[in-house]
Amino acid sequence: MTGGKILGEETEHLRGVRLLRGTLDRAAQEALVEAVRVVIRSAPLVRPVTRRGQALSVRMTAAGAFGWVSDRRGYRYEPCQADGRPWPPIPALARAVWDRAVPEARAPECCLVNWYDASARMGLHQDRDEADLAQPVVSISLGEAARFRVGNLARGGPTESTVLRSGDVAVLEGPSRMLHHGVDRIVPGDADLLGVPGRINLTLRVVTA
Ligand code: MD3
Ligand code: FE
Repeated sequence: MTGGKILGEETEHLRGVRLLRGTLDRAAQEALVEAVRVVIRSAPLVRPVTRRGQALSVRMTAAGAFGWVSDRRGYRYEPCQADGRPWPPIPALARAVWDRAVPEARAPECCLVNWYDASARMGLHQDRDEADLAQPVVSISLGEAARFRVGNLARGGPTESTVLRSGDVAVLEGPSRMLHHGVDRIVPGDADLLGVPGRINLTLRVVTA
């Protein structure tokens, strides 16, 4: 970790999702992007396919004891990559954000890396592949901004959206943990942090019971 601060953040809420705006300063964002590049060196990004063979538009990899994968066998957490290698360790700075955001939670077991190119998106879904759904999820945004959408516990109904910017952290906990959510699109703007257009989202999760 080369410098950078986890700031005392501004907190707002969107349907119970806790939004910590500007948690990472620029130096911390740069350090975390570098740590993500290290992760990608030993766990390359892939475009997962669904059970039906449809490729997701987001490229993914992971760090930690488990990685989330999707292929023709479905969605699940795996302790190793497809080639049998373990996932690399969770970047220390991502772990520090988790400890600051959710000090009462268990240790994170997965840091999912979602890499959005300019046209990537993620449809409304729930995160329900974890065994202990009482544990929170912490999301860190890096790079270009994204229009993030939050719906309801059940499918359908009205939704609300907000823009997540580089350095913002979202905490999904309590009743908000099971809300439908997704990413409508990347908001083109500052492509400076990554050096290319696009966005990285890190989600930290507890996977086991
Ligand atoms: C709201 N990722 O990987 S992170 C995912 O920006 C995912 O890449 C999005 O949804 C992204 O599953 C959003 C923020 C997030 C994560 C979990 C949530 C928001 C959530 C669970 C409930 C409600
Ligand atoms: Fe999700």
